[in-house]
Amino acid sequence: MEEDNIKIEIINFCKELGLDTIGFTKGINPEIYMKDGKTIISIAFPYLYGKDFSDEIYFSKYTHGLDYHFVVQLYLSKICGFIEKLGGKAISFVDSNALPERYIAKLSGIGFRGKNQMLITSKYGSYVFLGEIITDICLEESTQSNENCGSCTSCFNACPTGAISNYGCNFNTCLSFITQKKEIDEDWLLKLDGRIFGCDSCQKSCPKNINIDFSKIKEFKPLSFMEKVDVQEIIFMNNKTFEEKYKITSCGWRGKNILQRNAIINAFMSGRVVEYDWNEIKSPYVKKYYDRLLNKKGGD
Ligand code: B12
Repeated sequence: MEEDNIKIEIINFCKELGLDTIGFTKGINPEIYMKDGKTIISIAFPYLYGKDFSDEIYFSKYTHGLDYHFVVQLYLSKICGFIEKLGGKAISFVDSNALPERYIAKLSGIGFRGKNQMLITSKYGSYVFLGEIITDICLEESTQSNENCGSCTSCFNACPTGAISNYGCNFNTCLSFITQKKEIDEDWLLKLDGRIFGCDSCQKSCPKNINIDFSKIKEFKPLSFMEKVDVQEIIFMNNKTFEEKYKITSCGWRGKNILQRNAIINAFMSGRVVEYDWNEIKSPYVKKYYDRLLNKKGGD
């Protein structure tokens, strides 16, 4: 089969799966992962189901559905199977790899680099996950987007910690990173402002995210307990609740304690929840944060 036709076949197969933002590049050394790798295919997986951002900030939107590592891999495996049927080799990647995924996506023409460091697509804005396939089939490169943020700096002002500037995003002060960090310094406890996992501030403020389509990927449909958050349940959850509920979303990979710690910070800092039986906290790690917060309150 002609290479042009193979490309069309792959694009059509992706469309059948509901994936319409896909591009091709020869850049970023595909042969590092596949000896005779020729092309990287970059695919955007939209995940936003609605813009009903609640006033209370808990879980960022990317954690509301099933874990994207699992979901994206599911779709990529089907596409790899299709490429193999066409006679090519194919391996897939999502997130946990050494590929600069956003840069590859830009080279593949599926979006542009926003000042908030997000890869922004024209159809779904920045609310997309990125997945890649490396194949030994040589496919024509896509045209890169020449769109940019212009003079807009909405995300600079919207970032609660000022992590985003003309120099990029300082990930050490990015609240998404802080929610996932093993230990949180005193000064940062208040700054989390209720966040339990991830942060959407720089995406929520972005004008490129106003007129966008929502996701139709059924696996990303928000789980009810991620939308209507029960802080008490999280603080006191046992392993079974964690495994059955939170572990299957993208907020589970750092473990149960991190979520419990952040839920306790949320409870304390909001000042709304004081009636819990805190003696029920079993983990020494979580207890340590409870004590720190108690001292902090005492000192206020
Ligand atoms: C580690 C990580 C984080 C860390 C960052 C820590 C750190 N010290 O860098 C933290 C926890 C902060 C984080 C936060 C988020 N992340 Co993250 N993260 C990653 C991960 C795993 C690696 C990124 C990395 O450090 N790569 C190494 C460096 C050298 O590469 P780089 O960041 O791409 O930057 C290089 C170049 O690519 C270029 N570059 C930098 N930024 C950009 C952006 C564009 C568009 C382009 C063209 C080039 C470019 O300059 C750099 C130097 O060469 C990627 C997955 C991956 N494998 O790429 C996801 C990834 C970047 N994250 C993602 C997401 C969704 C998020 C959050 C939105 C989650 C949330 N809601 O909280 C936030 C967004 C924060 C922000 N404004 O950037 C998505 C981004 C999707 C998109 N549309 O852009 C990715 C691609 C995961 C995925 N497969 O979908 N993340």
